[in-house]
Amino acid sequence: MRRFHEIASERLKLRPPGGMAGWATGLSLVLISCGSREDAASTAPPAARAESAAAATSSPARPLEIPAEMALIPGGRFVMGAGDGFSHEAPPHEVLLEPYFLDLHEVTNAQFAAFVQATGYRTEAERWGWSVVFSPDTDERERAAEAPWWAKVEGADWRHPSGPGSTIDGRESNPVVQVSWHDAEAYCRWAGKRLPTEAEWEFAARGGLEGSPYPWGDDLTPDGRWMANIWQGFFPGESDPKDGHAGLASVGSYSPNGYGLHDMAGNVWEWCADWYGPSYYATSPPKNPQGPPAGEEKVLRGGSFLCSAQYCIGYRVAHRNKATPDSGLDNVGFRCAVSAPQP
Ligand SMILES: [Ca+2]
Ligand SMILES: [Cu+2]
Repeated sequence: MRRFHEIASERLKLRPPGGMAGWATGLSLVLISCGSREDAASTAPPAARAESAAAATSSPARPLEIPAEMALIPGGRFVMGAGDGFSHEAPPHEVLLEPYFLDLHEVTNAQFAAFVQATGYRTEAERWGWSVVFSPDTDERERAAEAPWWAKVEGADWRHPSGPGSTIDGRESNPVVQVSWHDAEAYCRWAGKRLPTEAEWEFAARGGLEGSPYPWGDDLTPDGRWMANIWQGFFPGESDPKDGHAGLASVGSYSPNGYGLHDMAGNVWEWCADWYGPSYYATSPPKNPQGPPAGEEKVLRGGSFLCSAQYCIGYRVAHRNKATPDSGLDNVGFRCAVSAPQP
């Protein structure tokens, strides 16, 4: 059963020198069983059908067709992880990836609505009747003991990200939130896609740069410019939205990285396919790693609008986070990948 309880103590051990708390999305939600879902491939959107048809019939002579609103990520070798960050980002290690496609932006409310319209899918938050909402107030709602800015809110779901009375009307281009890993996986499957692996996500976030901490380079704010939708001010009490957004931003509000990808830092955390393993990098296979064979939490990447320099610095390209696959929060979303056809 989905349960709301304290932040997992293991998260609090993930502090880099200097005392920055390795907060996650905040909560550990106990895994629930997730019923099987119908394969909705027949109702896949035209773009996905065209893409899979192209993939099925491609030949070496044919130029690679890039699916709509996706980028071709060339693959190759890169150094994954970081030696100067959180302990689970080490050791930095070389990884080799095959080419793949990745969505240019986080999946939006409009895109998720099309999936729900076509399939009648109900998210885990809708089935359980509640989800987790960022709420720095001090009202009576149930809160995470060690991260009291997270509240359990009845009636919070993807259409009501902050609970009853909140809406996504007029926010069709915002990233969908309050979607669990299972929900994200179901969407990607319907679209003829899949979630990216953690390695694919990090390779893509790096945008072709080597050793830079951010998708755009080495400086957080080059020439004083904010490059991502993150938190400014002292977290969580003070929001000082110098980047122009106090909450979620429409996808693509900030400049893309070297691969044309938007919001690989900030806006929403993004689900990856892999189970999370804190020491996985020590034993990760060098070619196309898929994560540990089993686990309790799935990987989240990229940080969200709640990530700040003085708190979690979650928008670093090497930063790792995780949550149980039934978790839903108002700062967690996803984007999808597709393997590129083999030449
Ligand atoms: Ca993001
Ligand atoms: Cu953060």
